[in-house]
Amino acid sequence: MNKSERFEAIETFKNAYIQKIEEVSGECFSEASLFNQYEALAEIIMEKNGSLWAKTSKQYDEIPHKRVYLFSIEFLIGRLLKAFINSLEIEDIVKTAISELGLDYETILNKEADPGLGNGGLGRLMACFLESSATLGLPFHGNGIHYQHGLFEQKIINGEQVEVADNWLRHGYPFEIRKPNESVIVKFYGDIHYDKIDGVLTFFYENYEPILAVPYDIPIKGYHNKTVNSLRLWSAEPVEDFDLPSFNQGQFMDAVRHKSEAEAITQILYPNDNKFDGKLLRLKQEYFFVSAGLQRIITRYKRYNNKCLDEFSNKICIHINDTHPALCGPEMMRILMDDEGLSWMDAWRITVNSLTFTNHTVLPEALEKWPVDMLKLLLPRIYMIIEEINRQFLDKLRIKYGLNESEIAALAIIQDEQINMANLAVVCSHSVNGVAALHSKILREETFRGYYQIFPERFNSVTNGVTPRRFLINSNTGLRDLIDASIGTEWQSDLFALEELMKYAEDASFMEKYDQIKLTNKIHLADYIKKHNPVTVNPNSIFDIQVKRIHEYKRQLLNALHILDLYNHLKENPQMEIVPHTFIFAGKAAPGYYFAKEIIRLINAIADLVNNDASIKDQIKVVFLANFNVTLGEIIYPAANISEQISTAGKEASGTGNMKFMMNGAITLGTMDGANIEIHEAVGDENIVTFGLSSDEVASFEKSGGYRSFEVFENNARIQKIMQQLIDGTFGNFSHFQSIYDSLLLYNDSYFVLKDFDSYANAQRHINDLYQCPDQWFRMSLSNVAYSGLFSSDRAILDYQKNIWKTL
Ligand code: NBG
Repeated sequence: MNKSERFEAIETFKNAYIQKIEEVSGECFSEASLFNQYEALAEIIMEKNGSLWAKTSKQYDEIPHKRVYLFSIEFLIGRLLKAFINSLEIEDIVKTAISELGLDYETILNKEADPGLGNGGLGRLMACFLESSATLGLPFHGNGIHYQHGLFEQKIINGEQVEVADNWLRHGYPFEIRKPNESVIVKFYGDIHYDKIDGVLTFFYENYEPILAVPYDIPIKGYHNKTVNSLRLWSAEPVEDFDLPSFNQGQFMDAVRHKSEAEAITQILYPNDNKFDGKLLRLKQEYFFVSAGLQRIITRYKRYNNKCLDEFSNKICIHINDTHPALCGPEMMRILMDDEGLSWMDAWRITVNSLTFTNHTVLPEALEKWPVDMLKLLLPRIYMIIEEINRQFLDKLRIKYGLNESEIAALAIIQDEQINMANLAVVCSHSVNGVAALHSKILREETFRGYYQIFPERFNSVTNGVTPRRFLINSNTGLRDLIDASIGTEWQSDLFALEELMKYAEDASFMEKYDQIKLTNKIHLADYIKKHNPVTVNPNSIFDIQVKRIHEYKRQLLNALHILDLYNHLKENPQMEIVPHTFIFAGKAAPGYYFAKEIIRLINAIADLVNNDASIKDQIKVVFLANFNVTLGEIIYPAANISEQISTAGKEASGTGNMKFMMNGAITLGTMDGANIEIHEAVGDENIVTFGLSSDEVASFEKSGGYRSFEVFENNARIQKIMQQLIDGTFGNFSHFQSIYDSLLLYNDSYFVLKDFDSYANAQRHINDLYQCPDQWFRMSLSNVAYSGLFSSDRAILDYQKNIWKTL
C-alpha cells in the first residue's frame, strides 16, 4: 500500500469508526463510553468477517470437499478482536486511526471478555485446531456448548482460592450470531414402544421431554486469508417459554419452572479438568450437543445430496474429542435408523466410517463411566442401542476373534452396570489416537491393549500443537518483528522455516536484540505483577514459570517444596549467592479438589515467607498470579526463561503449555513425559533440562504397590526439614499443611514428589549455572524458538487431515 492509499484507508476507517460509535451508543463520539468504543470496533470487524464468512460457505458448497466436524464439550477460544484485526491485515491502520482519534487501542481491546468455555489444555487445543484449519483453508467446524457461565473467575483471598461466577455474557458478546431458524429438538426421558410395521421393527418414542437447541455461530477467521469457518455452540431453551395452563390456574412458579429446567442444561461449564464427575446434568449436556449437532449435520447433508446418505462417510467426518461426545456413536445410529429408516447394518457402516476418536488422558479418575440406570432413565432409546452395539461386538469377539470370557469382559462397553465411554468411542470409531508419542504408546500397550490386538489398524498418534499466531505472532510482537526482519515472514504460515534462525546463533548483534526483547517482555510481566500482587520483582532475575491447572500429577508441589528448600539453603548460608530467581505460578484448582486448593495455599504461604524476608536479599521471589486464563497466558509465555513441565512421567498425555513457552524461547525444565519427549528430541539434549523417573520406572513402582517415601525421607536431611516446616508453624500458627505432609509420608506419595526431589534440585542448580553463561543461554533459547515448527497446530491439523480424516 503506498503512502496516500494508507492515508486514505486510515481516514476511511476513522470516519466509519466515529459513525459506528455513535450508532451503538446513541451519543456523540466524544461522549461515548470505553465500552461503546469496544462495541463499535467489534461490530466493524464483524461486518468485515461477515462477508468473507458467507463467501467461504458458498465456496465449500460449490467445491465439495470432505468436511470435518469437531465435537468437543470445551472450546477455550480466548479473546478474538485482536486476532481478527491481525488476521485481516489491518492492525496498522486500525491502531493509527484510533490513536489519531485520541483513543487507546490496547485499553479498548481490554474491554473484551475472555470466554472461559473450557478448563485448560483440552479446550484450548480445540481452539488452536480451529484457527489452524481456517488458516490452512480447510472445511472444519466446531460443535460445542454455549455455556451461560464459563469457568469460574479465581480470586486469591488470604492466600486461598475463592471462586466467583463467570458471567461472560453480561454485556452481550459481539462475535456470535444466534440462528433460531436452525434450532432442533433434543429429547430426554420418556418411553419406547416398538411394533412391526410392514414386517419392519419400528420404534416409537413417547412422553419424552423436548428441549429446544438453539445454535450460536462464532466466526473462525484464517490468518491472512479469506477463509472463515464456524464454531457452533448450542444453547438449551424451553420449547415453549411458558406453561399457560399452570399460569391460568395461578401456579406461577410451575408456569416458568420448565423454562429454568431447560436452560439449566447449558448454564454452566463443569469446572473439572481431567476428572470425571458423574452428574446427571453433565450427561444431559453431553447428549444435548451431540444430538443437536448431528441432527443439523445430517439434515444439511441431505439437502445437498439428494436426500441420499450412502456417501455420507466419504464426505463427512465426525471427530469425537475425548469421551464427552462419545454418544455420537449411538445417536448417529438412532438418527439413521429411527429417523432415516436405514437398516442396522447400513447405519452401522456409515457410523463407524464417519467417526474418529482422540483420547486425551490415561488418568483412571478421568475415564467416564455412566451408570446404566442413569442412561436408561434419561436416554432410553440410546441405551437400547448401546446394549445392542455391545451385544453384537461381544459376539464378534467370541466368534470371529475367538477370545475367552475374561478377555471379552475387559473389552465390553457395558461393565459392572456402567457404560465405559472410552470403550464405546473405540468400538464406534474407525480411528483412535493419542496426543503425543508416549501417550499413544501407553494407549496401545495399556489402556486399550485388548483393542489394539484386534484392531491394530485403527490406532494412530498425532502429537498436539498450538497456534503460533496467538502464542507468538500476536502476543510477542517484539520477537515477531525481529524474526520478520531476519528471515522474512514465511515462517508465520510455515513454522518449520524458523530453523533458519539458527544462522544467528553466533551473531552478537542479533543476540543483543533478542535479549532486549525478552527483557522488555519481562518488564511487561513485572508491571502486571506489581499491579496485582503485593510484590516487586526484578526483571533481570530468572523468570521460572509454572502455569497450568493445579493438579497433583502436574506436581506444582515439587516446585513449591524445592523453593522452600532453596530458601532454607540461603538462610543457612548467608554468604551464598545465586542468580536471582522469580518463581511464578498461576492456575485454577477445581472447586471440589481440596488437595489442589491446599497446594495453592502452600504456594501463597511460601510466597509470603520468602518475599518478606530481607535476609535473603531479594535473591528469590515467589508470585502466584490469580485467575489464569488465555489472556493472562499471552502476557506470561513471552516473558519466561524457564518452562516448568514437571509432571510425574506417564501422567501428562501431552501438555501444550510446554509448546507455548518453547515458541517464546523459554527452556524446558521437565520430566520425560508427554510432548516433553518430543521437545527434547527436536531441540537436542543440550537445549533442555530433564530430570526424574522415566514412565517405565513409575509404572514399575506402581505395579509393585508404589515406592517407600519414608525411606527417602529418612535418608535426606533437607527433605526432613521441609516436611517438618509443613507442620511446625513455620507459616504461622494457622498455616499447617497436614494433608500435604500426610499424603507424602503416610500415604506413600503417589506422584513421586519426594522420589524425584533430588533429581529436580540438581536440575535447578544446573539451570542456575547455565544462566550465568549468556552466550550459551542465548543459543539454548534461540534453539527452542527455531525448532518449534513441529509444535505448530498447523502441523498437527495436517497430520489429522492426512492420516485420520483422510481429507487431503
Ligand atoms: C488433557 C491432557 C493434556 C493434553 C490436553 C490436550 C484432558 C482430559 N486432557 O496433557 O491432560 O495436552 O488434554 O490434548 O483434559
